[in-house]
Amino acid sequence: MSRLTISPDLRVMGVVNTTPDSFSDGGQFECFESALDHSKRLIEAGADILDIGGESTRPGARPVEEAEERERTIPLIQAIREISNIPISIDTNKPGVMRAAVDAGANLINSIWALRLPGSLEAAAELGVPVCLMHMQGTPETMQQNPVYDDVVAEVKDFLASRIDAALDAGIPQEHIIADPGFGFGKTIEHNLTLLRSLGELRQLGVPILAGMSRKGMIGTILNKPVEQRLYGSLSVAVMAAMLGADILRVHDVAETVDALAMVKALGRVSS
Ligand code: 9MG
Repeated sequence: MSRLTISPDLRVMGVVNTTPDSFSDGGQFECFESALDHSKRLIEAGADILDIGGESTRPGARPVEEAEERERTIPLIQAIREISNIPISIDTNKPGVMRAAVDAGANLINSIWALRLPGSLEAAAELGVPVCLMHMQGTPETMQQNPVYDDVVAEVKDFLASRIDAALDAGIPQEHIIADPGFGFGKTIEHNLTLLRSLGELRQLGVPILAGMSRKGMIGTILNKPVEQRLYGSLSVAVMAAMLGADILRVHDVAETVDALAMVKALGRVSS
């Protein structure tokens, strides 16, 4: 009997950051061009979904005004829509950005706040698109200062269950909900590893599970490598997450992850 849980519908979500620090030196136009080129490359590399974000979520990151976030993300969504039907996720927590993004062609709202910020749950319900609800302890500014849990798996699971209930109560149908344990968002390395080991338990929530560990600090700390040398570590955890029950992997290195996951999918097709 197999102890693996490989989703028959495993997908790769490619990360497209439009924050200026994601691209060298450029101003707004250079950022747009770089982000569009990057999006085209991810599509060619086999991404199933693009996740477009205009506000950094790194620990300690500075919040961005709505106008700036819109300026970074909306023209890019419009430009991608002119060349591709790929599902587009908007990584935002602002109702105004959600509305403009869906209007421009986005199909999914990725909320690191699990739609807890004012007006966001109502906006997402009204827009009628799927949502990703992520767990985070604290805020992006402070979350890595001293994360504490009695039982990280139980607490993350309870939180996600309560946000799924809130989404259902707001009128978002269950088939439009994705849950995410939020690797690196208010968690130590031990918390992240415990959650990874227990990913299968989160499937009891009854919705698809998204996992995002690509290039994150936990890999950097374990391997003692800077962000640009975390490819192999990122591929390893993507494969582990896929074998432990994740349905969607949010990654930077799409081509490499698509190949790695093709091997996992092949294993999933083998009957025991
Ligand atoms: C925006 N963002 C950065 N990391 C993420 C993660 O792990 N999950 C989701 N849903 N979004 C993330």
